[in-house]
Amino acid sequence: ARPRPKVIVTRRLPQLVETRMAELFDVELNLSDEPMTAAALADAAGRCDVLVPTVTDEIDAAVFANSGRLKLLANFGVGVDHIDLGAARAAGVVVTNTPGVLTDDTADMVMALILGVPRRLAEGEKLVRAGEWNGWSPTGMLGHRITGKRLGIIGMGRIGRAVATRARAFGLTVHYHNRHRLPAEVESALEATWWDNLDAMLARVDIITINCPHTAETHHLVGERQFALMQRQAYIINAARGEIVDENALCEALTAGRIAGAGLDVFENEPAIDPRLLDLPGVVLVPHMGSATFEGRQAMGEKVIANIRVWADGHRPLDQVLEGWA
Ligand code: 8YV
Repeated sequence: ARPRPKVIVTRRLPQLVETRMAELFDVELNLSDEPMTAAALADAAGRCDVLVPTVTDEIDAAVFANSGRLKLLANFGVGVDHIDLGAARAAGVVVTNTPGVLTDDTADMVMALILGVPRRLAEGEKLVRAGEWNGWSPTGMLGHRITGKRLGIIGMGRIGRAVATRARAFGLTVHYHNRHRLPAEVESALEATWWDNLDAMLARVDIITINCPHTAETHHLVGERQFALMQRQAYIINAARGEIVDENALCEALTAGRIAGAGLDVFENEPAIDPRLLDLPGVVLVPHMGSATFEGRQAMGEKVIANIRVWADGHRPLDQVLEGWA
């Protein structure tokens, strides 16, 4: 029989996933569940066949420097912007991710923010908890209506489309910007309007949601110039990657009232957050929890296992990430 691959997992995963991994592979867990240091990652890469990283691991060229044994990076998560794909390829390391199984959960989180920001959910909650609610009033806690508003989706992949489906049920009209236009039948099923020009879309929509991957092309895709194009009553939602938005420019736009609010699940320097965001009323902040459901994390773990098994059997893994895929 083939030797069991040596697998190092950088963070604690759901119990059932760890148990299954231990049955199938020669697994080493990071029992502390603290993000590994760069030195620990480099050391791990030199001692295993398969490394299972998460978004909190910076897998850069240094990790591959002495990684002779490493053959597979089976990422726990769909986003791979924390992995230097060029360095992985140069080192002959295959990279896989976990697409599909977190689509619905992430789209639900986007919807929660789309609903929660214009309706001032966090502000209302804070008021009640602070004991400062003095009773109902005809003009108290007014927010803005969702129904009939225009939603602009940046990135119309799996998650963007799942957001579109949900948004239509809430009476939003769907607009999207994507490098490629969707096939006509997909576009018409979603009743989505394609904007080739992002600037033009940004100027016309009421709520913007970012659902593209973070790549060299999408880094700071939304910055000072883009905020200046948006409507004053516009809201921006980001449950993709913080780095797609220039967080400093976002804080300036919010502080100056250039836009009305933001719903953020991700940040440019997680877990650090620009302190200005904490004091702005039209802002809802959650800690990178788009895929954080028991079911989702379990399914992500199962996908990681499936990728490792297919690879270990000598086949091309199901979810191999190709450079320039985004
Ligand atoms: C995870 C994610 O929370 O899949 C992603 O890209 O951002 C989330 O599902 C985390 O990044 C997994 O590593």
